[in-house]
Amino acid sequence: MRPTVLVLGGTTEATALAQALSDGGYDATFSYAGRVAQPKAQPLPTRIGGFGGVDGLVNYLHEHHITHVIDATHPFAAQMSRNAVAACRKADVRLIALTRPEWLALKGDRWTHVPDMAGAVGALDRGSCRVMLAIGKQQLAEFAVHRQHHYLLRLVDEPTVALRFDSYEVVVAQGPFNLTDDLALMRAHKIDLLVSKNAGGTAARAKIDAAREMGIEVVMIDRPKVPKRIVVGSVDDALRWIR
Ligand code: 3Y8
Ligand code: NAP
Repeated sequence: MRPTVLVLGGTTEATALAQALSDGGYDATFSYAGRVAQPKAQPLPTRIGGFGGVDGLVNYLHEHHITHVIDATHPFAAQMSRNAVAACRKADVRLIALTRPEWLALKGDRWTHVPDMAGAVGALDRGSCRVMLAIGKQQLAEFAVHRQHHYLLRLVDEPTVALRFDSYEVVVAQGPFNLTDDLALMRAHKIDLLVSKNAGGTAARAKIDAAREMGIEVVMIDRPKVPKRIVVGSVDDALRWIR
């Protein structure tokens, strides 16, 4: 039976997978959560928005006769990954995750590992710094308790709600990012502390390499736990799995 594929997207790897599925003539649909105003257009039919929890996803899988789900979401999209494991088990649909290895500290890196966003907020309990927050908009508010810092906020869209920081500047940019631009940005803003998720992959790595070159500390947020599932690290492995 011809496979019918659902891709849970929102990362650089998901975009590469969509192109390969389209080139291969697969019957596949691409799914975004609808987090940003203009997500990247994909070469596959695309749906935008939540499914409505596990049961919503089970219904979607049945209604669209999905035979294979590829969870190519970001390592920090833990809720989506948990729901995909539960829904695919309930609907007896095959599931794999396409993800990328986490970044490892290299010589010269000054990383302070924290387990989660609350840990990152705790790590900012120190004298005033010029902090770059490259963690998106969803959890920014938690950092406003530390009013002593100046913040450089990199967001995909202009903030729609007032930000409760005393001293901050917003840069609106959609990755992938490169070292030259991130070095220039961080030097221009005299950044002396960076907060980052351990996203892995290439598209968000530039700020980490820039921090090493500048010799500044990085508060590195470790990945959330996600349930056990088959994981592949490349688009080719994902296509082999479908075949
Ligand atoms: C909506 C839609 C591509 C895909 C680009 C990747 C790389 C660039 C770097 C920094 C870090 C951050 C953030 C980031 C990166 C890629 C990839 C990645 C980080 C888009 C996209 C969607 C999202 C969601 C968005 C979050 C936010 C996180 C900004 C698309 C552009 C901080 C994570 O404003 C918001 O609500 C933004 C929400 C979730 C984190 C958060 O919690 O706020 N990504 N990002 C997806 C959907 O609707 O389903 O693909 O165009 C995708 C990408 N964002 O190659 O073109 O593969 O990781 N995205 C992080 O990783 O740290 C910015 O500034 O250095
Ligand atoms: P999340 O917290 O794990 O998911 C929360 C809810 O959003 C899910 O339960 C689901 O809603 C919906 N959702 C998430 N991803 C979806 C998708 N691809 N298609 C349809 N619905 C989706 O997710 P998140 O951290 O907000 O990330 C949202 C999207 O942004 C993901 O696609 C992810 O790949 C991308 N992204 C996230 C980050 C990050 O730092 N978190 C970074 C880069 C890209 P229902 O329960 O209603 O189904």
